[in-house]
Amino acid sequence: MTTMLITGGAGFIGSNFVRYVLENRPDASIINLDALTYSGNLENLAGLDEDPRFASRYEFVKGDIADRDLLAPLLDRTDIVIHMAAESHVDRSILDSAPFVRTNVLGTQALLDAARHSHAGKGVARFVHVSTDEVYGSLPLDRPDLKFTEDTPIQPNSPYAASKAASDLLVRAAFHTFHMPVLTTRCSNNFGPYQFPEKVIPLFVTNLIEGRKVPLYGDGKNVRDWLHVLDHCEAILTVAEKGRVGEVYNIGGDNERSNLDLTRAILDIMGKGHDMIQPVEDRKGHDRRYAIDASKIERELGWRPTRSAWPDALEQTVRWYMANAEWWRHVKSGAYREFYKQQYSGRERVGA
Ligand code: NAD
Ligand code: TDX
Repeated sequence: MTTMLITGGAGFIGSNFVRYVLENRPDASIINLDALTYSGNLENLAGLDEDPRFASRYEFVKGDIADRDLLAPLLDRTDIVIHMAAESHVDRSILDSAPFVRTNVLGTQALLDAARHSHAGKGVARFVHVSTDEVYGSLPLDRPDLKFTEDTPIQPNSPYAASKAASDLLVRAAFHTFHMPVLTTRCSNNFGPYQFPEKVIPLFVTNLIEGRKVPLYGDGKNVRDWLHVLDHCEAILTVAEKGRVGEVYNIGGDNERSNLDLTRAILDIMGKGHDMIQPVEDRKGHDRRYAIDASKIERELGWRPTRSAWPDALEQTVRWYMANAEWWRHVKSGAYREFYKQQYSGRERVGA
């Protein structure tokens, strides 16, 4: 049995990843370490504790990745770290960047240290750091030939991206200085079930169901490269199992869309008029375009996206939010904060 420590496993990508691993790797057991910040939601994982296929292989620990006392015993039981915990929303980082530095930078450093000192100094077998294409900065709209490769210089523009870039550099340093078996992934924008409705797709879909307009930033021409979250999960697991230590792997969908095209596609799927678009002031420092060259992971590890084809995959996701109103209504109303208290009151640590 291989034990994976997944940080941030109650968030959007983390919860999809926990399910993906439990379903596809019967020889893996999981410790899910999550602080349950505003974006951590145990309703994303409802049912796992009781599922007889998973119960003996899944454990939830509520805790902070910056808590070194908590980390030490957990890392001694860990073979592979999949590090996803982060403050993840660009707009929040513009309002207050302090939590981003605390979790993304100091938290990553604490986790690296604990992973290195674990197993009586032998350390963990693998440490996968889940990062983002935003560390590369922004591409111009008039140069469609340009994409981010793993050799593109790091030029982050938002406090979020800067904090992720700092964490990437700490991971890089751990490899060069301490020969830690680290691997870094940099992925483009994800879509799929359980995404916190502050991010553009779930925000727009849920606003429209509620009869509200959708706030499109600036001229709507900014471009993002969209990948289904399960394609991302599969890529992370592929890197964990087959990647070369010390390397960075870009992950992307080869699926560039302007925000205006994305918004119109959502409106069309939902049968809403384009007059539901509300142009609003642009995001400060708004990156113009992201586009990933994912040829390295395909060439070296044989991974390619298979679930991200547009517009079917978008439609499936939109329909998931339409069919799961209870989930996002709990999030928007704040009721999801009660779920943990009811399920686990008095027990900080849950599971095997
Ligand atoms: P999310 O905000 O949905 O989830 C983050 C999770 O981390 C939450 O469950 C939260 O409670 C937890 N967390 C936050 N601070 C913590 C701390 N100090 N200790 C322990 N847990 C903590 O984010 P997401 O969209 O699922 O992103 C996950 C990772 O993937 C992040 O590292 C992000 O940078 C990266 N990423 C996201 C995308 C995307 O499109 N969403 C794309 C590329 C990379
Ligand atoms: O209300 C909105 N209106 C709007 O026009 C919101 C929330 C966003 N937007 C635009 C801004 C971006 O160009 O939509 C695009 C996508 O915005 P977000 O969903 O906030 O994602 P983004 O800023 O691109 O970052 C996401 O992808 C990379 C994740 O949040 C990051 O965690 C990940 O690293």
